Amino acid sequence: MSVSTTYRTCPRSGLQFEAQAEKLIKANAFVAVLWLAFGGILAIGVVLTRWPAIRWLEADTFYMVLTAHGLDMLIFWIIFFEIAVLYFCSSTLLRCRIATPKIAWLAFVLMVVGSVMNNVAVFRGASSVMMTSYVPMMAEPSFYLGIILFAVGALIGCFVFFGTLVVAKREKTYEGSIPLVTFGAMTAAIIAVFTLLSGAIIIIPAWLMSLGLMNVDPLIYRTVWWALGHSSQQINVATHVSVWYLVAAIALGAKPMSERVSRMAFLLYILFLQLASAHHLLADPGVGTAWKVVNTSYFMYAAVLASMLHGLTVPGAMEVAQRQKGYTKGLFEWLRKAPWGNPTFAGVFISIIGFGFLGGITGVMMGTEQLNLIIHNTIYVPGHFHATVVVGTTLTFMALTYYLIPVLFKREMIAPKLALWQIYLFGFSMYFFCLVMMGAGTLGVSRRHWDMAFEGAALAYEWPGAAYLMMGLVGIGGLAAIFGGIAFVYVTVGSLLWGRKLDEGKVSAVATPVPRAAPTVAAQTYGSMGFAAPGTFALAMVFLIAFVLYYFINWKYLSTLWGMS
Ligand code: HEM
Ligand SMILES: [Cu+2]
Repeated sequence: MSVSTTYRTCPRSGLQFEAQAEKLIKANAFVAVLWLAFGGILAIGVVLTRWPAIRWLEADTFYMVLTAHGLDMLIFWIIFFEIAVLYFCSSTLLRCRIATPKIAWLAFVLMVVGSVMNNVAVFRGASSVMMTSYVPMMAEPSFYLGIILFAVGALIGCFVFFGTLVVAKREKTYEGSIPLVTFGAMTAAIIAVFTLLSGAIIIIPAWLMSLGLMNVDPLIYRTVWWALGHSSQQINVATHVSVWYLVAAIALGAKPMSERVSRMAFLLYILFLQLASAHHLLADPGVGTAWKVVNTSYFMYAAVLASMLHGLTVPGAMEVAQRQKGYTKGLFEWLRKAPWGNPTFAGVFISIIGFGFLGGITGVMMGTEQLNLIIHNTIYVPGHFHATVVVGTTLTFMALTYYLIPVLFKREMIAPKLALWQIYLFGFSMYFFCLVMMGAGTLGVSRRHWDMAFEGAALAYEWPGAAYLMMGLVGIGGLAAIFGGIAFVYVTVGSLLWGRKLDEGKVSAVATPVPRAAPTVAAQTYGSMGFAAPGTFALAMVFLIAFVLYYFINWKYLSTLWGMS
């Protein structure tokens, strides 16, 4: 079958972009960054209100802005970017045309319309229901309809991805198995289909409820909503882990240590993640203890195991690649001599460490039924998930964007020093922000509360001074991260507008196989590199010790809450 299109081979990377896919990837990534910018502006309002000494916004505005911040960041920024990653991992890495480009554009339009409609509803003021939109609290109908349209668009995007895999297979544009990065993206897309269908099962009834047409049981809502809410986080994890493998390949030429182990780890996500969603309901009186325990004390660990495997094999692959280049001295020469001046590599490495130590360990701690009671609904929870969705997913996507500026957008980056500095500022201030948020949460400061001091209330609560201190530090860390975010938007949007145009490379009418000497060849082919990474093993031991200690500290803390007699 021949379809008239063209293929551009990027002279800098050896990647090949089909004309339609290229436009779609650009459009989705660009709109994603606009949402990130907007959500970042809203973060200023949220953070300056939670800073007790400032307490900027009034309650109504705070909840409106917080609702929009949650949705614009977690849903719109991340999913637009993920659709771009899906098209990249199929059409670009497999060197084939994208399936049904017109339908992909339809998906894009639905997503744009849905996301705008949802935001308009929020800013009209009567839909401050938070990202979770638990019933019976009701938003305007267009709030739900916006989410539904967006989700239908994203679902169509996933099917375009699957269609593109079929095109590549049929037109034999790759040899052997699909590359690992594409495989990881495929698991993300499979999870996305499940997630979006669960979302439909519960958001459509909520929409009908807002129209007065039916009633939705709150317990059923919460249970099904988390099949959406939790799984959507696994889409993020599967996607950003795929990007980790991609960046290991493009920055260092690293191949996976073992294709089989990594693929199995991706499969574990598909098999176990939905069950783990019970960790969001640990404090819910409506569901039984046995169900909670089976899901979160057994099945959840299979999904955690998958992330730990990736956390071991991605740095491991980097280490093996570095050792092959001759950086073999001691345990860590490979790491010291890594390309720390390359924002793409630095961003991914900071993301891996932060995701594991800050997001991962705390997630497992919170997912333990007894310990969950110490921190449920405290600001510890956003502390944990900013470590996963911001340090993990967002920082990884920022790092990838820097790579894509010359390769996909064909522009020279306008301020490479600022880009590098941005990655470190954003990454480390987010580490700090998450840590102090978790500190405040451990002291009991609640989540989503515009005024922890209850000023003017008859029965004010006496917080320890440390709680106020921590929340002040949340404000400072948050502002630093926002500056990092502004720098990111400036560098990326500025490069697209004013960056020097780069040579677009050869354009041909037919797809060509990957050149053996392409710098990205490791990302576009199959094959393992072997397991000899003593430095990574040492890091894994540090991780294990941190894990055990942190677990112990929290059990100890729990044990002091109620005196025994
Ligand atoms: C510039 C950096 C950011 C800062 C300073 C920031 C700050 C905050 C703060 C202070 C809260 C409120 C916590 C509370 O009162 O309960 C919050 C909530 C939240 N943030 Fe961020 N954030 C940032 C970036 C992001 C990003 C990139 C994402 C997603 C990818 C994100 C997702 C969320 C979500 C989902 C909520 C919860 C909303 C809810 O409780 O319904 N944030 N953020
Ligand atoms: Cu979850």
